[in-house]
Amino acid sequence: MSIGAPVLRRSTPATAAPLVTPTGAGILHLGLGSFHRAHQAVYTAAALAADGGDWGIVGVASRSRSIVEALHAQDFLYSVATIAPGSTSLAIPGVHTDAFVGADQPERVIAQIADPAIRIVTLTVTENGYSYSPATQRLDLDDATVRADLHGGPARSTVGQLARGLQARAAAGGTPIAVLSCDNLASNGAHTEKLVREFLHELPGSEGAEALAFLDRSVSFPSSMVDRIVPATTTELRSRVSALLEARDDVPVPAEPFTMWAIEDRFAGGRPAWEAGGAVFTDEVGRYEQMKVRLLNGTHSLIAYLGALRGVGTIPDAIGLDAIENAARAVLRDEYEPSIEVPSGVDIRAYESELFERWANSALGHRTSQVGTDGSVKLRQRIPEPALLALGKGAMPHLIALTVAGYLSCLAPLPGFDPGAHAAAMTDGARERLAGLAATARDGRELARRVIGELHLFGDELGAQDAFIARVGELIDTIRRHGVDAAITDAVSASSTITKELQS
Ligand code: CS2
Repeated sequence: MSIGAPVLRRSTPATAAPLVTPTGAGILHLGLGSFHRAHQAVYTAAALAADGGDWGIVGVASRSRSIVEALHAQDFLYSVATIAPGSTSLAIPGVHTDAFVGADQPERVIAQIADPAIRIVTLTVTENGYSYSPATQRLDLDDATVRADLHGGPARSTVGQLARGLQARAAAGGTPIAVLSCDNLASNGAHTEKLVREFLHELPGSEGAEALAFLDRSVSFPSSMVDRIVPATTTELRSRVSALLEARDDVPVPAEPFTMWAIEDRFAGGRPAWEAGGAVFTDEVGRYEQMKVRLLNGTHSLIAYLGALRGVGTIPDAIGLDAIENAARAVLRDEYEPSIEVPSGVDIRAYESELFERWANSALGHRTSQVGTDGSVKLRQRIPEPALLALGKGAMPHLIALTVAGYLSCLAPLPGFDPGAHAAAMTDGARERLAGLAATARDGRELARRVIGELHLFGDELGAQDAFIARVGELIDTIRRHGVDAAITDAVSASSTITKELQS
């Protein structure tokens, strides 16, 4: 599509379906990235189409000006391109009524949370956005932004914004509201509430008291499990979508056909009819979260790190390699599945075989470097509990140990080991610190001891598991000396031996 083509607007003739028109905004969303736009926005469009109402969304991008400028230029419209092997279909949610950059207008975030017209604040700020310490799971009081937020001035951390916004809302009359986390964190609602309360308790004197009483009375923090694979947008997708629309869409989002949302039905200020888009309201969100965060996300991390170490750029190419597929099947069957309680009505065999189909969707081109990014916070959610459960039963979780060994080999390579370009493209807040530890480590065992045992990157409890730490170290050394395939063979065969022993 040429640069001169008209920009996507509400008047664009070729929009895929009649657009919904919210009558007002009842939702403030923090984190205007691709995932939110391909997930919650699509469910909200279905809810508005079925039920109408003032559940439009004001989107807050934490820093990105380009997405906000593009949405303003496009009447807040963009396309979601559902990409299946051999077909692409477009939908335009059309549910956003405004968008702004939180870092540029921090006071506006607080004012919007306080506005009684807003009845739900939703969050997709990634595992990284909750300012908690991975070791303790508590609010990270060493974090400079959190410290500044506690001292006053417009809050800039998500937890600070929520706490300050709810404080302002309490002072302005305390209309009920729900805060809904849509990030891949275990018990994400309870976790968010705990961090907000910790922030309010840290305020000097009784400054947080009114807000804490408001939380007790009129604020709910439902948990939710979100699922849809959403790769990064590419220039190629922009041109393809623009050609299909005959209008320029600068911010389309690619997504897989599969989508799932399980939500706890506790909305203090009401909610849209998200079930119209297929959302499941259930008391078993905890089970859905565990199933998803371990089976999908945990295995995804394994595929990403092993794939990157094999020099492979995408998840479908990685899962297409027999060795990696074997490792993925083994971690699912032997280490993640025994750690979960399957939600009622879910056929776990069908769920798992669908996972393999989803990972193999080559048309999506999901990058190993994207899934491998931010492992320090993602793995904290994905691996410690299942690893501890296995260790508690006397079984070594070899494939979880391999996941960690793969992560450390990618992010903190020992001197002389080159993990390749895909590993180099992974970003991680802990990269520098880990690289420093690796630079002077004699071998994998020492690196694993420093990261897991001393830094407690995966929490205090796993930090005390010497046998696990030693196994991670051994596998790092195998990757370095004999390559990633040798480490996979070692871990998979050790795992099947244990499984047989446990069964006999
Ligand atoms: C992935 C997730 O990047 C990652 O770590 O595991 O983003 C995954 O694609 C989504 O959670 C799928 O719902």
